[in-house]
Amino acid sequence: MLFTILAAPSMPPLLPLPTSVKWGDGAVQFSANSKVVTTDKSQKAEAAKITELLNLKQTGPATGTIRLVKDAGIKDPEGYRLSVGLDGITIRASAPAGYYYGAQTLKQLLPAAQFSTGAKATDVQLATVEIEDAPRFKWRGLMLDTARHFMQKGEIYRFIDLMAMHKLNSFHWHLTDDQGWRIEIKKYPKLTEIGSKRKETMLGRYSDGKYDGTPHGGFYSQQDIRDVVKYAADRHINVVPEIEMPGHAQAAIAAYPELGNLGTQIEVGTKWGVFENVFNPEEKTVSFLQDVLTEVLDLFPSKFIHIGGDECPKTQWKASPRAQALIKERGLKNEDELQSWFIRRMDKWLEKKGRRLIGWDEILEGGLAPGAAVMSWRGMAGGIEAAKEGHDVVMSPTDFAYFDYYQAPAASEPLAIGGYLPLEKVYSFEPVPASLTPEEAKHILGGQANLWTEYIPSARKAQYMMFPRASAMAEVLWSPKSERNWAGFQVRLPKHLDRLQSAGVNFRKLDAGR
Ligand code: TNX
Repeated sequence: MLFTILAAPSMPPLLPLPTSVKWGDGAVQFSANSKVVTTDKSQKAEAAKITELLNLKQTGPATGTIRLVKDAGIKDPEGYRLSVGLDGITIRASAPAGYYYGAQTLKQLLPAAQFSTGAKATDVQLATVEIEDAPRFKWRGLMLDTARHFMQKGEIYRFIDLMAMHKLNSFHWHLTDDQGWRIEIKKYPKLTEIGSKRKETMLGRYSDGKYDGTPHGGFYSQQDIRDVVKYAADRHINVVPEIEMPGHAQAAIAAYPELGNLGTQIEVGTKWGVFENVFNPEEKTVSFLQDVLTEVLDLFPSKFIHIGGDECPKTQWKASPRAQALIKERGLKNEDELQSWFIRRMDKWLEKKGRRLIGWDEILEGGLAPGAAVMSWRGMAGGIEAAKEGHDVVMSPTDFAYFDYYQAPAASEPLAIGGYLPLEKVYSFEPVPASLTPEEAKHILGGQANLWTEYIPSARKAQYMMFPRASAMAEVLWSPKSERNWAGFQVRLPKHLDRLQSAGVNFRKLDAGR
């Protein structure tokens, strides 16, 4: 057995680990001038993407083939079988995503240099191997906060590429917050004219009380959004937009003060934290947000639409005679019920449009709308409660999934928001709590890592915070629980980091001795 392993030409580590990998003892030639061969029309688009993904030469007569074969026996549309055999290379799947993931795995069998931009395929010897694979979870997410700091469209594309490489399939795009509104809404141009710009930004730690005196701004035009959605869809990634309500709304209120509770002009947020400037609960405000969502639905085909719902202080609603009158008029008990009234309105509306609402776990407070799904961030408890009530859940607890937290002791790291989340802890994340029955556990759609960007002003730093922790998260969400093993992951990781290195990713280097 050991002899076989040593004799094979190269057995590069795969990440995330597939369901089953059986190395053979033969070797086959992978030709730089391979042709991706299809057997049916539905594979054409995938074949072109795979040709590009693998940097295949397309000149002169082909000197090798990669066959795509439809196999209805592969039940999971994301599943595939990759065979590198003496008879050539074959990817079997029942749907386009499967072929694509098979090709991503095949790319990991090639030299790390293939991950650099502009790489050209080279002829290499591959060990024969039979790989069977399918994801453990349907929702394998990464959230990027582009509200606190704007990121260029090209930088978003790079994140999407890296997600695809890790077989992550859900890009949660945080587009609005107190410090910036980043999505063009045609009906309300001031949202971006005013709401996308702040006059300056907090500098250093919160307690320093310093500001940089430099304006910060940026937003995505509707064309940008369509481009990103298309770019992601081509890589089998769904983009879930998040439009925050009723809290984290200061930028919107700065643009349209009538949406607030004070009626006075306020400015787009310049510091971090939880602000009291939240949307007022007027019918007009609900209509405004539904108008916004109408444009959002037009841009994002995602079934799930994220409406935030987190951290909504009730101070202004308590103090506002108008909000109090509305509570009475609507037969509600208190401000928590007002928040839940707000969310239910959005839920019903989204349902009518054929979509589903997802929100942070605070949406459970005051009663949750029936079809709504919960993203559990304040630990797992909210997710457990929601799953027991029959709601779908995405687990994203701070303890395991907050990549804005330090990944090593703070003294040796660039400034971060706080917390401590080393790689090993991410790897130990188990999205399905033991306290759920198998029936309840079916409501756990998957998990997600979140990158909030208060202390992350650049894509470079975002990459540093993201990797390799996102590599660990990818394995948690894709690989069978039974195959997951920290020691094994550590053995595979350095070679995987070579791929990230080639791709020009600014990942955090492993600690010496690892
Ligand atoms: C809490 S997670 C927030 C964000 C912050 C984050 C910082 C969540 C739903 N709300 O607004 O950026 O903490 O870690």
